[in-house]
Amino acid sequence: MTTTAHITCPLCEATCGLDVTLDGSQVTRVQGDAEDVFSKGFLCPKGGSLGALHHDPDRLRAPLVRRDGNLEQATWDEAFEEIDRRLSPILAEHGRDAVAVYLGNPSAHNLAAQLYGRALLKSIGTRNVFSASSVDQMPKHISAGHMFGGALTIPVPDLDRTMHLLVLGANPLASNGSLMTAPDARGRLRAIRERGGKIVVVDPRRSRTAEHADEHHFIRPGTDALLLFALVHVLFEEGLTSPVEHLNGIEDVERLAEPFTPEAVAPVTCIEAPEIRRMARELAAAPKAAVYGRIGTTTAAFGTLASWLVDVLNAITGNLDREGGAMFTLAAAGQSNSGPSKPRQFAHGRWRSRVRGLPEALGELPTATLADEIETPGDGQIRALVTLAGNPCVSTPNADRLSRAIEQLDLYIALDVYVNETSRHADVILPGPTPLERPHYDLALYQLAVRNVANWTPAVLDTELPQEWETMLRLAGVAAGQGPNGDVAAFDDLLAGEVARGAGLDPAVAGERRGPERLLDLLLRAGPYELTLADLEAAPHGIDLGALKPRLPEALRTPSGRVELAPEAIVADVPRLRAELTRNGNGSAPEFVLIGRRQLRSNNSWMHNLTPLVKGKDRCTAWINPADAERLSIDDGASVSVRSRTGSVEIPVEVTPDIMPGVVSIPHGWGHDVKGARQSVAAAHPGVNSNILADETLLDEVSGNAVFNGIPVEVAPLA
Ligand SMILES: Nc1nc2c(c(=O)[nH]1)N[C@H]1C(S)=C(S)[C@@H](COP(=O)(O)OP(=O)(O)OC[C@H]3O[C@@H](n4cnc5c(=O)[nH]c(N)nc54)[C@H](O)[C@@H]3O)O[C@H]1N2
Ligand SMILES: Nc1nc2c(c(=O)[nH]1)N[C@H]1C(S)=C(S)[C@@H](COP(=O)(O)OP(=O)(O)OC[C@H]3O[C@@H](n4cnc5c(=O)[nH]c(N)nc54)[C@H](O)[C@@H]3O)O[C@H]1N2
Ligand code: SF4
Ligand SMILES: [Mo]
Repeated sequence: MTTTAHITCPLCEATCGLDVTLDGSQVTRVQGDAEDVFSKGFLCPKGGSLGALHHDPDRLRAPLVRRDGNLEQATWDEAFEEIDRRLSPILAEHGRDAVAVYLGNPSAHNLAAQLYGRALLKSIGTRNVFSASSVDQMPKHISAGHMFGGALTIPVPDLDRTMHLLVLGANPLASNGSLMTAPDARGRLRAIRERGGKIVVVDPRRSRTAEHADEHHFIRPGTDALLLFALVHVLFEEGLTSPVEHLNGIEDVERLAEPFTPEAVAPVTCIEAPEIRRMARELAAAPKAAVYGRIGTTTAAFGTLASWLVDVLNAITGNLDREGGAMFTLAAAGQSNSGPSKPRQFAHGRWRSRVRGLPEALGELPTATLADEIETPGDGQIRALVTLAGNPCVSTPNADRLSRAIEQLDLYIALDVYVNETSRHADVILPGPTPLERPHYDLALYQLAVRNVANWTPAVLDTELPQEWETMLRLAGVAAGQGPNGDVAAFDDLLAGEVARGAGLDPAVAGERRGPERLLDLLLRAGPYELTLADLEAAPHGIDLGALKPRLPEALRTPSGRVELAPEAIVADVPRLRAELTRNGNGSAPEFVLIGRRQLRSNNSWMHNLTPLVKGKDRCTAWINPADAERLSIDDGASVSVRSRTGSVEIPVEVTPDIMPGVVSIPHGWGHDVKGARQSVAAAHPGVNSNILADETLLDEVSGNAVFNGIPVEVAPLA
């Protein structure tokens, strides 16, 4: 029998609605849902591969337990008995911090992880919490936390109404948007130009987004904060500011911007001073404008300063919280900046990592120091690891070192759907259901959407596997000393009680619902639209809650109740940036710096086992500018070695004018030819792991975020 289900795609931040056609339990087609209130029929090749993911024979359908060195299939009871047998003594003997947790990117797209992740972390009770956030957007959380009082109070460009969009270090045409939930980003960008607006892209690479923009500027990797400061400088110098209300600290910003003249930053950024002045004037003159920065600006040495300056620009041009500017979403559920939450001084660096003394942020430590904490003996040394939907041996800096460190652990438990580059080291792997086998609601990403929307996806297919929230609570039970068969239902009741109390509700209002359904129902009821899960169930294509509306000062949770434009914790890093003005241009710059690039048919490291996404020519190539290629006698298609402080890779070259001279671009997420992984398709399209080159000692000092853009490397032709 043929049926069609409407679901929200959980693979990236765009939250597209999909129509999944099934013949019994066989997925026969996946299309964009034309009636979806937000995505209106858009989908990308990854969403179209959900069927291939579901039916992938390499995907795990039962737990694996290591016996005599080999990962062998086991029952759930056997797996949990093994975990209890091995985890409990580590906790008893070495304490809670001996167990580390790493949360990967898909946990931000997974309702179970969103709702139950904290319970798991609390039961383990460790300070050694790491996540993909510190190899991604941590700088933005820190700047938002200090400026607006909430780490997720991040302004998003009001794409559908803006008339001028300045994009730095983002390529939404490939990534489908990030910290900006916007299905069909390409269509929304095209519409800006169709209504007479302008798009300016700043990127060391002519990205697809740059190709579709009005203007593109090459920028030397890692120097966005300098450019942004120069734009601020020009706005003050030429009297072009029109600051929004509710600002503290604008005079401080003006003073801080003084040394960053366009003329001073031009030689470092490689953008001419008159161009910088023109960019500033056009930004100020636009009736509605938004500045938007993403991965290229956050995974960089001045990530926090750049993230902060993006919103400083939005604020002093009058575009913060204005229609067509950079606005705050009002989500239907779970948003901590709506409702009765109290103002609180945002703080980070409340504790420091044991070995390198790196700052805590949002209760986590920088992932760039995970290997240090495993390798370095002493009190608090990590002896066991739990990964939840993460592949840090590909995704994080000095990947080879981390791989070796993980091999040394006494115990490694992976919650993962594949045996891949990281989980191959595991002692126990606990798989979760596929996106078609679990309910979904984008709790986190609807808080960053360019429209206010809510959309619920029930599980489409039955599964033999436990839902991941049950697995997480069972694991939490082991960590809490309840043995391998803790009472998951009782734990869930406890959490529902907590959520209900926090919202001033009786958990009984959710009726018979249990698990994520009950928690979400409670959160929706407590939310600003007072929806229920039943309302969402009645709207399979989603509920449109309207265009973004101004939210200041209501969304602020700073103690002052105002936007803090010059927070001390961020301003303290300005001298480090000032030093860049004199350091560069004196011949000390490396010959090449490495950057990344996302590809439409990749999803970080984990979807290369699906034939529809990897077929065609090899995509894991190094981009090099023709001038560099000529100087080094490298032909297009030839292989080169790329070497950094931490390692080297051999990779074929694409010679292209779409990359700046002196810059090499290698996509991350490849390098699948490792022993012990069980991904047959990926192994046949391996590519190289670019994070062998990423140096774990290069960080954004404020946030501890890893640097992936601007890594010094040497490039040489292979004999
Ligand atoms: N050089 C370089 N490195 C980068 C980046 C870069 O731009 N350049 N980008 C960084 C960024 S932004 C990110 S977010 C990180 C990502 O870093 P990670 O989150 O560590 O890596 P992913 O590739 O997303 O791996 C996801 C893992 O989750 C598993 N998985 C998928 N779905 C599920 C599920 O439903 N349940 C469970 N339990 N597991 C699941 C997959 O099998 C895979 O092992 O990489 C970072 N690394
Ligand atoms: N298809 C696909 N979509 C994805 C992902 C994926 O792997 N594949 N990953 C998802 C994840 S986890 C995330 S976080 C988002 C990220 O979403 P985006 O931030 O849009 O990601 P990228 O496409 O990597 O765009 C970053 C751009 O920054 C440029 N860049 C590099 N260094 C610098 C620099 O120093 N300055 C400036 N100005 N630009 C620089 C790069 O050339 C690149 O074009 O994408 C998400 N969506
Ligand atoms: S753009 Fe993102 S949400 Fe939309 S179909 Fe592709 S992967 Fe799924
Ligand atoms: Mo990410």
